[in-house]
Amino acid sequence: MSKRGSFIVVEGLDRSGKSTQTALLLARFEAAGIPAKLLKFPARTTPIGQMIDSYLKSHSDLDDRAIHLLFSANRWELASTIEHLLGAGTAVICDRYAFSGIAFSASKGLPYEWCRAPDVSLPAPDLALFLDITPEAAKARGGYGEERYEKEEMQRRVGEIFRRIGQEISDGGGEGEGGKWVGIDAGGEKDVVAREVWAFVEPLARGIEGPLRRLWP
Ligand code: FDM
Ligand code: MG
Repeated sequence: MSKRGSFIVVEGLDRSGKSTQTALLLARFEAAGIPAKLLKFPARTTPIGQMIDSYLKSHSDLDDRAIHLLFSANRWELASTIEHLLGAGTAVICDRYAFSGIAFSASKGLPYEWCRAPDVSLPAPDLALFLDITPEAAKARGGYGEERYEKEEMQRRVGEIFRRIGQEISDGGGEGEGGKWVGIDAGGEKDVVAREVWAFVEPLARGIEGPLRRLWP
């Protein structure tokens, strides 16, 4: 039986190094001759993504629940693409996914369970890597940008919710429907972080025998 591609998600606060690490991870796959595709959420170029982009740049305002549902809908737009890639044996690397959806919206005060609901039965990653960095260290990396949410206080609350998500996944045995969750110290040099990321990804890199799972436990 041929293997399906592995589904790897990289999460973290703003400035935690997700863009750098997902690009380095893609390069690792390519160097190993393993087909892989890098996706990023929000995917800002689709019609829904354009609404999200406008909201994040404060060119438009939306109710907290409305923007939450758009972020989820943006993942659903690409869910079948992800499934097809994995089914064809291509690894999928995602820069942010449903975990960001919960962490950012719940940090605004929306109920955690409500935030989780629209992502139920999306493809679940086989591995979620959380690039862990303190809001202070993130700020020291050149500070946050101009977009909504790029504020120290919000990032602190988001970090707490990411840890709660990780805890719940680990409590569920670490291999539940949410996939395996691994926290990585992202405060160090990028090559050091990249080596640690690859140490966790490598065992899955050449594909997976089992079926694709669904969010959530
Ligand atoms: N974000 C991202 C959310 O609030 N919900 C989501 O579902 C996703 C995927 O969008 F502040 C937030 C996180 C971040 C902002 O993300 C834009 P990037 O990675 O900085 O482009
Ligand atoms: Mg950002």
